[in-house]
Amino acid sequence: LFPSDVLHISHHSRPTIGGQASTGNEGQAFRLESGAGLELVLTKPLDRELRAAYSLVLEAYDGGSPPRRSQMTLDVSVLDVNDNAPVFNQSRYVAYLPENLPAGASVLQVFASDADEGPNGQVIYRINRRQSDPGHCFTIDGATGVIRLEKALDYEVRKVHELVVEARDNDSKSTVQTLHCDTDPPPTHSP
Ligand SMILES: [Ca+2]
Ligand SMILES: [Ca+2]
Ligand SMILES: [Ca+2]
Repeated sequence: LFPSDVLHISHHSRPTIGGQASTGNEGQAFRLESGAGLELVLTKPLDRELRAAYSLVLEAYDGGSPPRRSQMTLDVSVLDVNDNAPVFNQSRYVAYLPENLPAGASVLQVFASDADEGPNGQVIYRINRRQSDPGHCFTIDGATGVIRLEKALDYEVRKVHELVVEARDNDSKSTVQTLHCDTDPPPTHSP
C-alpha cells in the first residue's frame, strides 16, 4: 500500500452506515470513511522504517436498533521506497601509517548503514578520485569498505593524505566522508 492508495471495502447484506479500524491502527495511520461503502484512507504517509506491517481489525455497522456489526482483519504490508541515504558510523576517520607500510596493507575499514530494505539498502563504497587521491595511493573494497595501501608512502614527499570516501546505495543516494591518513605518529599527550 502506498501513501496515496485508497482501499474500497464493500459490504453487501444491508446498508452500512459506519465503520472503524478498531484495533491495530497504531499511530492512527488509517481512517475508515463511510460513503456508498467504506473507504480505508491513510491519514499520513507511512514509513516502512518505522513500521513495516499493520494488522487492522475493521468493523462495519448498520443503522438498525440495535446496530449489527461485522468484523474483518486486514493485513497491510508497507512496501519499501529508497528514502534513506547511507550513513557513516563515524563523522571522520583518521589513520596514522608508518611510511614503511607495504603496498597491499590494510589501512582501516569504513562502515555506513542504510535503513532501507534489499537493494535500496545495499551500500557500495568508493574513493572519490576527483576530490582526492589522484595518484592512486589507496584502494577501497566496494563491498566491505576496507581501504588498503596501493603504493608505499614516502614521508619526505607527502606527510598527510586526505581521502574522500563515498557510500551510495543502488539508487545513487550517497553520503561522503573524509579519511585523514597521516604518516606522522599520533600526537602524544603528556600527563
Ligand atoms: Ca522511510
Ligand atoms: Ca537507501
Ligand atoms: Ca525506505
